[in-house]
Amino acid sequence: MARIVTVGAAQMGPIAKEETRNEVIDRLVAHLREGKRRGCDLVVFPELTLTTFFPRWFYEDQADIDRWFESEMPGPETKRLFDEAKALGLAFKLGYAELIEEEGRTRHFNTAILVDKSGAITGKYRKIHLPGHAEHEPWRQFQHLEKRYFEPGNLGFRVFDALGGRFGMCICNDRRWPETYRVMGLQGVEMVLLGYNTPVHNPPAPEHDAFGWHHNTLVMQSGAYQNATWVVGVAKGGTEEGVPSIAGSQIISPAGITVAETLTERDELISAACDLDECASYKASVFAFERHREPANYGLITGTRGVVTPEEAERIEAEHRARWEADGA
Ligand code: ING
Repeated sequence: MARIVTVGAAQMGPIAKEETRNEVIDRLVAHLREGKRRGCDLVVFPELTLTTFFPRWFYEDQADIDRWFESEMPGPETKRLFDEAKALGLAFKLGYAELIEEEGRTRHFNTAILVDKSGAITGKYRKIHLPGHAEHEPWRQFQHLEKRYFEPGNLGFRVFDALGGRFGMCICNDRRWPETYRVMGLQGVEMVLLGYNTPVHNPPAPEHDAFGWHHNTLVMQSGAYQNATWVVGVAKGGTEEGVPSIAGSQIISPAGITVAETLTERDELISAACDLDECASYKASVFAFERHREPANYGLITGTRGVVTPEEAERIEAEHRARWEADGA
C-alpha cells in the first residue's frame, strides 16, 4: 500500500527590498496554481518568503527591523494566500518573520508554518540554530544579523500529523546540524520541510565558498538517509540585492537520493509523488533506532555545547551513563 504525497518545492528567485508583500504573494499564488496543475497535495515555500533577506543589513532602529515582520498570520495581505490554497485544495509550508506578544513581551522569531488543506495552521516551527552574528560587522561585504534580529526558537523540533503522514520542519542553518533531523527522526518523521537563504560567500570562511552547493546537498541527503525520511529543501536563490545565493532546491528520498532538483535560480516549482511508505524499510532495518542506538554512549551530545577536554568528557559521560543505567532504560 502506498501513501503518496505529491509535493511541490516552490523555489523563489530574488525578492527585491522594495517588493511589496502583495507583489511577492502574486508570485506565491502563481506557484500554488502551478502546483495544482502538477497534482500537488502540498507546496513548500522557502525561509522568510514574504520579503527580501533583511538580516543582510544593519538597522539601528527597531522600527526599521519590525517592518519586515508579520504581526498577524494570516494577516491582511497573506489572507489571500491562505484563501487561494484552500480554494485549490492545497496544503502549504510558509516561512516568515514572526512578531508576537508572548509571555508579556514582544518576541521576534524566524518562523515556518504548515497549513493544511482546510486552511488551518497545523504546525509551527521557530528557527533554533541562528547563524551569523549579533553586532554590526562593517568589514563584511554584507551582514548576517540573524542573531540580532531573531530569538532562538522556543518550540523545539516537533513533528505534525498531516496528509496521512508525519511531517517536520526546520529552517536553513538547522539543516546543517545532524541533531535537527535526529530529534525529528526519534519522533518518526517521514518528511522534513525546510527553506533556506544561503549566500554563496561566507565572509568568515571564503575558502568554503566553492563547496557551498556540495554542502547544501550533502547535509540534506545525509539527514534524509540517516533518519529514514523524505527531505524537501527549498531555496530563495539567485542574486538578491547584490548578494548571490545558492539555489539547488531539491526533493530527497529516504534513501538519500535527490529525485528532483531545480535547474534555475529563479521562481521554479519542482514536484515529485513521494511515497511515505518508502521510509518503512529503512526505519525497520538499518535505522531501527530502538534496536541499534546506544544512547548510554551519547552523553556529550547534550552534555556540552562546545569541545571539552578528554578528562571533562570522561566526567560528563560517566554522569550520563550512571543516569541512563539508573533509569534502567
Ligand atoms: N543561511 C546560511 C545557511 O546556514 C550560512 C548561513 C551561509 C552558513 C554559508 C554557512 C555558509 O545556509 C541561513 N539563513 O541560515
